[in-house]
Parts: sequence; structure tokens; C-alpha cells
Amino acid sequence: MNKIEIFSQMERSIIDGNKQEAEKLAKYAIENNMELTKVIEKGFVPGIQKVGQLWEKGEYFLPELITSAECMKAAMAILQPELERCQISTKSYGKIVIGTVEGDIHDIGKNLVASMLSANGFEVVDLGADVKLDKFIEKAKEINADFICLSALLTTTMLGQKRLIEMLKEKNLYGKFRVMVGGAPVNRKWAEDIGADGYAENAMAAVQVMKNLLNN
Ligand code: B12
Repeated sequence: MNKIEIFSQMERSIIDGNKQEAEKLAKYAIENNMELTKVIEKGFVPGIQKVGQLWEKGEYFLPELITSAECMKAAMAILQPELERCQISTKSYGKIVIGTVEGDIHDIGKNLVASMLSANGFEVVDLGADVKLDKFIEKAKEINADFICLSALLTTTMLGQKRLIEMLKEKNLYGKFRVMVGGAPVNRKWAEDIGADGYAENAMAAVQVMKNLLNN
């Protein structure tokens, strides 16, 4: 089987909600020393994106969405520890507090960003999903973080990113922690409009943008 075929089977396993198959393919990737960032980006992520499109078209409903998300999480649960174990960098680039903002339970993308940052030498404190905005600030102060990373997948919860920056301004903490924003509905313009320090459209880009911000 060539890589393209394996990627397409991975994509299919998520679309079909076939957890056993997704787990089998994730293990296959590890056993065969495939490049795991590519496996995630080109195999599994396109699957969950396709599921989103099917839901938008009204062909998939919430139960299918949930089943596919569970498959995605099952595959990621196998890949993430391995990704972090094969840490690409041993140098510490900085401390990160990351989470999905309150009201939002989507955490697949956030987990991916957290793993990729961790594998690339950032010290990551992951607060999870549906995180109260105060908690991001408290934790960032406690560990003297370099970055607060906010994930939002809903147009409603994106507003939490804006609110957090306002809260930092109110507490005279704006500029103390760099703020990175991301998530499917977020874009560069939004990041600029709300006064975030950075935006990235995916986990690999996040690593690069954050390293660049630290160098400036
Ligand atoms: C899987 C999924 C779910 C799963 C989530 C499971 C989980 N544990 O995460 C379940 C089934 C639970 C779910 C629930 C809901 N969902 Co949903 N879901 C999705 C779906 C299909 C995929 C999201 C995903 O995992 N993508 C794959 C990951 C890898 O991509 P990602 O999250 O975008 O992350 C990448 C980048 O954005 C970026 N990134 C992400 N975070 C960050 C943070 C930083 C700092 C940076 C730099 C980068 C970054 O890097 C990531 C990795 O490359 C999307 C469709 C879509 N187009 O996104 C809908 C979607 C987000 N859901 C949607 C909706 C409406 C809901 C519900 C309200 C449905 C309902 N009626 O109950 C609930 C929300 C409940 C809540 N309060 O949060 C809508 C949102 C619409 C909107 N405009 O707001 C979408 C867009 C579907 C649609 N097309 O309508 N959902």
C-alpha cells in the first residue's frame, strides 16, 4: 500500500465512523515509521473536515458527527503520545497556556496544536475545553507564561478571544503574555482586529508563528 492509499483509508475511517479501523491505521503508521505530522494532516484531519462538510450539507446529523469525532480522538490518542515522545526539539522555547474558550467543547484541533507545540520544545499547560476566561489569565500569571493560546470553533465563542484580550487590558496585563488565536472560524483579520499577537491556521503553522514572535 502506498502513502496516498493509506491516507485515503485514514480519511475514510473517520468519515465512516469506524473506530477500530482508525485505531488500526494509527498503529500501522507508528509501526511503519510514517511521518506522524503528515499522517495527521493528510490522513485523519481531511476525514473530520469532510464530516463537517457533510453536516453542513445536511447529509450527516449530530450522531454521525459525534461518532466521527470519537474516531478522530481514538486515532489521536494513539498518535499524540508517540508524537510527543519523538520530541523534535529538546530546547525550551517558552511556556504556553492553551485551551478552548468557555462555551466551546471542541478540542480536537486544540489538542493537535498542544501536541505539536510540545513536540517542538514548548512547555505546554493544557487547560482543556470550555475553559473560563479568568482561568487562562490566572494560570498564565502562575507559571509566568510566554503565550496564551485560545482555540474557538464556534462563531459565538470566538467572542471569548476578544473578551480575553479586553480583560488583559483591564488588568494592565496586555503585552505581558502574547496571545495566539485559532480555530476554524478564526482568521488573520479577526486576530488583528481584536489585538491578538498571532494567528495560525493549523498546528504546524502555529509552531512557526510562535517561534517567529519570540524572535521579534
Ligand atoms: C468534530 C466536531 C464536533 C464534535 C467535537 C468533538 C471534540 N471533542 O472536539 C462534536 C460532535 C462534539 C461537536 C459539537 C458541536 N458542534 Co461541531 N464540529 C465538529 C467539526 C466537524 C470538526 C471540528 C474538528 O475537530 N476539526 C478538525 C481539527 C483538526 O481542526 P480545527 O479544530 O479547525 O483545528 C485546527 C485549526 O483550526 C487550528 N487551531 C485550532 N485551535 C487553535 C488554537 C490556536 C491558538 C491556533 C494558533 C490554532 C488553532 O489548528 C488546528 C489543527 O490544525 C466542525 C466542522 C469544521 N468545519 O470545523 C464542526 C463545527 C465546528 N461544529 C459546529 C456546531 C454548530 C456544533 C454544535 C453547536 C452542534 C449542536 N447543535 O450541538 C456543538 C457545539 C457544542 C459546544 N458548545 O461546543 C459548527 C460551528 C458553526 C458556527 N458557525 O459556529 C461547525 C463548523 C459545523 C458546521 N459546519 O456547521 N462538533
